Amino acid sequence: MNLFASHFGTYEIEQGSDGPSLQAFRHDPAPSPVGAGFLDLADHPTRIRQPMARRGWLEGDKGKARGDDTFVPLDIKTACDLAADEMVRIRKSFGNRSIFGGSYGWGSAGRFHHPQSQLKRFLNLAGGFVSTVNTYSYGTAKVLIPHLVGREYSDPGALSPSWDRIVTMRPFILSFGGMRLANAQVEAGGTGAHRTRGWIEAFERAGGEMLTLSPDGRDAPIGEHLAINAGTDACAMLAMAYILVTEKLVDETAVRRIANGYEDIQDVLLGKTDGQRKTPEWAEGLTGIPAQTLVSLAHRLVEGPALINLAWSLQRAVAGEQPYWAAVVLAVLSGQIGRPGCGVACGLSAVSSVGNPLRRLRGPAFEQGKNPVTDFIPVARITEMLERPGGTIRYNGSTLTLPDIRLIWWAGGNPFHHHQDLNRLARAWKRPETVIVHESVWTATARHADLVFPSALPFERDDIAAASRDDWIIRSSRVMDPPEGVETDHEVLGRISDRLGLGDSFRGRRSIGEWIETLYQGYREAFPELPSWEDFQRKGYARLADPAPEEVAQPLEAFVDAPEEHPLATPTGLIELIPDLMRCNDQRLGAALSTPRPGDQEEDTALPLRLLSPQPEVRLHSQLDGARAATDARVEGCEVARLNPADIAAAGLSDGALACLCNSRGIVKVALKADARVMPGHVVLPTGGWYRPEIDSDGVRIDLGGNPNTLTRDFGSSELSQGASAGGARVEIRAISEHPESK
Ligand SMILES: Nc1nc2c(c(=O)[nH]1)N[C@H]1C(S)=C(S)[C@@H](COP(=O)(O)OP(=O)(O)OC[C@H]3O[C@@H](n4cnc5c(=O)[nH]c(N)nc54)[C@H](O)[C@@H]3O)O[C@H]1N2
Ligand SMILES: Nc1nc2c(c(=O)[nH]1)N[C@H]1C(S)=C(S)[C@@H](COP(=O)(O)OP(=O)(O)OC[C@H]3O[C@@H](n4cnc5c(=O)[nH]c(N)nc54)[C@H](O)[C@@H]3O)O[C@H]1N2
Ligand SMILES: [Mo]
Repeated sequence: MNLFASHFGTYEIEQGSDGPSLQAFRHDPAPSPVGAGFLDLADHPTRIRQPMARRGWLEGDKGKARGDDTFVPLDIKTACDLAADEMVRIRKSFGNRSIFGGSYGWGSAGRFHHPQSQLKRFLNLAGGFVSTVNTYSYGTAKVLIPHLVGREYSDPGALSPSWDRIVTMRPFILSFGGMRLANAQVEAGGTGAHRTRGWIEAFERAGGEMLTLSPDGRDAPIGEHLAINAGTDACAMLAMAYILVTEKLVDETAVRRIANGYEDIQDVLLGKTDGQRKTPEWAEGLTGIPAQTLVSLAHRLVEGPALINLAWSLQRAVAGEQPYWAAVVLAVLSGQIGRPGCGVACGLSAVSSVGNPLRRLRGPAFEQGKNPVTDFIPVARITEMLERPGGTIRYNGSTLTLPDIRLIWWAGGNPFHHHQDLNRLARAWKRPETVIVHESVWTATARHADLVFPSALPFERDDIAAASRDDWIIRSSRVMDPPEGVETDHEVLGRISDRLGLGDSFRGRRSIGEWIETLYQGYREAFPELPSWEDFQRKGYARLADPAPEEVAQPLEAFVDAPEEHPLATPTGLIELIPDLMRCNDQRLGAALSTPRPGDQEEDTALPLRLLSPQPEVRLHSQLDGARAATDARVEGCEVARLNPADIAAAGLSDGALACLCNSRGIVKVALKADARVMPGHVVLPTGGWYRPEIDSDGVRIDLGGNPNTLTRDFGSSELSQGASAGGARVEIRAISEHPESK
């Protein structure tokens, strides 16, 4: 079978009379319609068709006009010469520690053509680069969770019970941020079968109950919905914990057996650390949930069986540790942690694989080699890095010195989509001497580069795709050739390597076909049950058999059963309710919710609306923006912001009006859509609109592309994790007539 593999899943390639098309994969129970639009990009006007250089850079402006300049077409030879010469010059003048090659982003699904692997192999051979750690997805949870339970967050089942257990045990699910099925369309590296919808339906059929607490009613896939103000989940959970403690509903012997710090937690809840008792009445004022409801929920939890689910979005915010931390505390105090199918789950349905009981198909990637440079930043600290070379930041108990970056090199990501406070990034981004970007389409990042190399799209090359958290492996076939003059990243980086005398090392003396076969053989070594290369090529896919239920790791169950036999990798071997590192004031549980950290420009609470920027249903971040699903979803070419009809009326506007969302950081043009499911006081603008700032005649800079990151604030989630802070921005609506030029 001829298949195409993407982060949206697998598609069958059909050759019709008017050309090829992508059809649903016959083994996928819930195929995503979005990925089927991939081929729309082949001939799209946004396509980059030849290497380009920014005019000012060629003239030696060192970045001054970066982002506002015109481009000059180059032939591939000249472009590669320029890139290689610049690499040599920067290395000689400033060393490899001045090259930023973190290159974060969701580059394509294939294992061989994975753009970051290609770029990092090249940069490593050339002496190394400053790298990044963690993700925008769950960078805060990833640093926090090991301090609480001594397990790496990325461990399947580090905390979360698996779906089969959940369906069998039927806990009451209290789901903060809900489970958006639109998000489970996606898996990093692809999948052959989307199973999340099936599990949620099975849970409902089995009589399971789910309550979603979220500012957006659309986050509830089944069951009831309870509106909660964004950014206040930890308050609700602490109030529930307060009820358990003050009503003496905590089994203290059981808690002390598995956890350290119970006395300290009582101090937090009773207000001995910050003068604020965490009563349900206190929480009502912040969350918008009636105090009596919080009391009933606390009773419901301790009765059990119960599971607290947390969307990843909750921790993508300033003080983003707080809800994750509070959930662990609440699950311990209510006796739910480690009970089969109960406790805490992180991101059920955030991507397809979460909670699915399956064998993880871990295997080789295109080898990146070793990076001689050890400097790194937490990934979301990029603007700070560019603004304050030589400055320091606190991170996970240590102090990092920010490097002095002269050259940025990016392949397979879009920082001008994914980073917060884009107008500020655009200013800081002018500081390096050179920016090189490999892209298929003219994203804002490509427009903010000096040297742009065109890249073949994923369906213009052969590959194999296998997600490290999933159990399918797919042969992804070239559907069509790239346009004349467009090559794969591997070919382009191979050309640049040749000029540096690194060509043979970069290619490893293998053809692309030989590499793909080598990678597959690596998977077979790890999983001998996979078919031979010949059979795999013929069939087009393979998958691992499901594990038996007893083979699915449930690490906290084993620990809670016998803590002495299965100690956690924490200082005490127990769950640490207050890790030592987090005893300092600005990280205290509860206190961090009300006391801003030094350096935080607090949000202007006078602005009426909290901005939510969830993942787009019709795209993968900014990808596939030119394909039909995203184009059809726009209104008059504008991204759509949903909000409560009362808030539209309060702004003196009507449903469907074009308007601006504004705050001190920026202005974004959108189309308003009335939706009674959105809690008053919130506005939902999904990510992925293409940042397109234009200056109107009053000198006002307006993002016509509707990217919420023009408005979000950029301040590390905490000194512990320095994660991304998309949540927590405030905005107001202004009528478009106040900015006539933005029409
Ligand atoms: N406000 C707000 N901001 C957010 C979030 C949020 O919730 N709210 N979420 C954050 C999260 S969780 C994430 S993961 C990030 C996502 O941010 P990104 O991963 O940076 O976003 P993408 O649009 O997927 O960017 C991938 C880019 O890689 C390019 N690409 C794909 N394949 C290839 C290839 O083979 N070669 C090359 N050279 N390029 C390729 C695509 O064209 C695309 O431009 O956004 C973050 N930003
Ligand atoms: N179709 C599609 N699917 C995707 C992606 C995509 O781009 N497109 N991106 C993928 C990626 S990279 C990731 S990391 C995951 C992200 O997975 P998540 O982070 O879990 O998803 P989000 O859509 O950002 O947020 C989920 C919901 O949280 C709610 N929410 C936001 N803030 C708060 C809050 O403070 N409290 C409460 N209670 N609720 C809140 C919002 O209403 C939102 O609908 O999604 C993945 N899935
Ligand atoms: Mo993500």
